[in-house]
Amino acid sequence: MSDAHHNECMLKTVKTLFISDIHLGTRGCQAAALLDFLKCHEADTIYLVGDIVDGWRLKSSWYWPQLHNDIVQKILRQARKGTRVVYVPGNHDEFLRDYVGSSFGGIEIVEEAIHEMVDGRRMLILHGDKFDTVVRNHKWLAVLGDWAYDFAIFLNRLIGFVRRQFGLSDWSFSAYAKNKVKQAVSFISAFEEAVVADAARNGVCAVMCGHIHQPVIRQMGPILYLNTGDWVESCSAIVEHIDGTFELVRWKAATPQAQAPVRLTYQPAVCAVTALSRVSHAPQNDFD
Ligand SMILES: [Mn+2]
Repeated sequence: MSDAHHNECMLKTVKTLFISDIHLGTRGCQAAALLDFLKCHEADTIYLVGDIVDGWRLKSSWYWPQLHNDIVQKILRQARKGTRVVYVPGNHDEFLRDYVGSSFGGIEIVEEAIHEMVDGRRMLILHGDKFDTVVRNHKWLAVLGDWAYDFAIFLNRLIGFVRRQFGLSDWSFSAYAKNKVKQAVSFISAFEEAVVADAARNGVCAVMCGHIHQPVIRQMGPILYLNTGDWVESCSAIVEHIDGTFELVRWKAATPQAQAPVRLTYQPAVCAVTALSRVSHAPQNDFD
């Protein structure tokens, strides 16, 4: 990333920005690209969908360059100027889960959020780590059914709690997927199915998450599934425009793509709000 790069962007006014998995405090974080993205967008609301600050890494070794400060300052400044900023903590910034219900510098911290889309329908916003146990055991869960699914989500919280008491870090989806490349695709679809099933149970039409660093906007049965991606590899975010369309933006400030981010615009299809116990299988997605 070159400091010399100054992207001359037109400031875009949008309804909502969804950003996750920034991993501030790690060397992998593409802070320059993100700062550039933030400078080019002005939103009524910003949802920070977890793993914004990487508390695990900061615990073991302190890495906090000026650029990471700049991002925090940029977001705080926007909150001061009237942008609503909602922070849904993830597993890497789970220390913030102790502060759910409070707000700092105008940033609201919530466990999960409900966002109202332009047409009045509701979108569930969560990070997604609560499905880790579901994803790891998806083969036998598919056989055992709903109660086992609920139990797996409960178990996930319990394991997370116990590990934290012993100062251990949580299980890492991406590390697991990387070690099991062959299984990664099946793990990604297991994750997406778990998220969509949860959305259906909550009676929402759409669900926004992060966690697995796989940006996508996809209609899955009656539910619109959106994953913001990350700022380690894909440098992606999801934008909700004033007209209600959602756009997946890939933003690489250090490359020529900065001038022409790849766009994928979806108008959420009409969805049934009836709760489904299980959603039909996801289409196989490409693992990039
Ligand atoms: Mn995560």
